[in-house]
Amino acid sequence: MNYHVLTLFPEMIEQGMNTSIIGRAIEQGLLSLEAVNIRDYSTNKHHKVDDYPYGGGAGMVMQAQPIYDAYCALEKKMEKKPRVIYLTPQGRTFSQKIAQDLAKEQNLVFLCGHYEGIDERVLEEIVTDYVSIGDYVLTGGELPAMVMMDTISRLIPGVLNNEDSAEYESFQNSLLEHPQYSRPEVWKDKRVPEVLLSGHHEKIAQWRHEQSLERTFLRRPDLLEKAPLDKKDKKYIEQIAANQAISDENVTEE
Ligand code: 6GU
Repeated sequence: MNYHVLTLFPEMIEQGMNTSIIGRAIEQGLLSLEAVNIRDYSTNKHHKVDDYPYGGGAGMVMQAQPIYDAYCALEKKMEKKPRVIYLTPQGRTFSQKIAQDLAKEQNLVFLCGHYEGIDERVLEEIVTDYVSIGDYVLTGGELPAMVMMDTISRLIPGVLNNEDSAEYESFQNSLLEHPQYSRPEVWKDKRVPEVLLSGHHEKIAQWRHEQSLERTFLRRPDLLEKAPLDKKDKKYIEQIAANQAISDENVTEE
């Protein structure tokens, strides 16, 4: 996977991505990252990249020319036109599913905006995907681009230590992950659940699955609608729901 980020703050991208697991994957050559400074492509003698909006209004708008030239320089080096992701609160909300789709690409270009936005004409010319990371407003697209690259990178074979871990985790089968415990066996008078010490792999797997069901029901019930649940799972959830209804009743009575 080769990432290319068009930005006014290349240091922010480089510093954010060269640490920990992603940094190691770059060192190993599993990923590459190129942060292109849009300002380097300004033909203006003061390297200006923004101007006032036509029609008036607050703030500045990033101009088309430097962004387009920076993009063309990238495209020239590629065999086919890459997907170009514009980070914007007006985009589709990013998800694990979108990450899985994007992880298949050889190259990905991220376009990070700042100020009040980017001249619409260059977006029409180069952008293939409009993506948001959630319903809140950030000052620029750099953090969203890094969120996306982090999510996509861990799906690339070899990036995670343990090949299994990408598979079992939250969202993969629409259920949240079970809780985890490590040494010591007792901490602040809290014992590690007995079943995990039993060495009984089948029982452990069943307990973990039930924990996943319970957590998902309590914390993200919306996910259960899409989860592939069998009869036993549904019964288990009904039981949790019934127990909860009883304890809710007790709270109301108090
Ligand atoms: Cl992708 N960009 C900005 N500026 N704000 C956001 C966002 C993106 N996603 C959520 N808020």
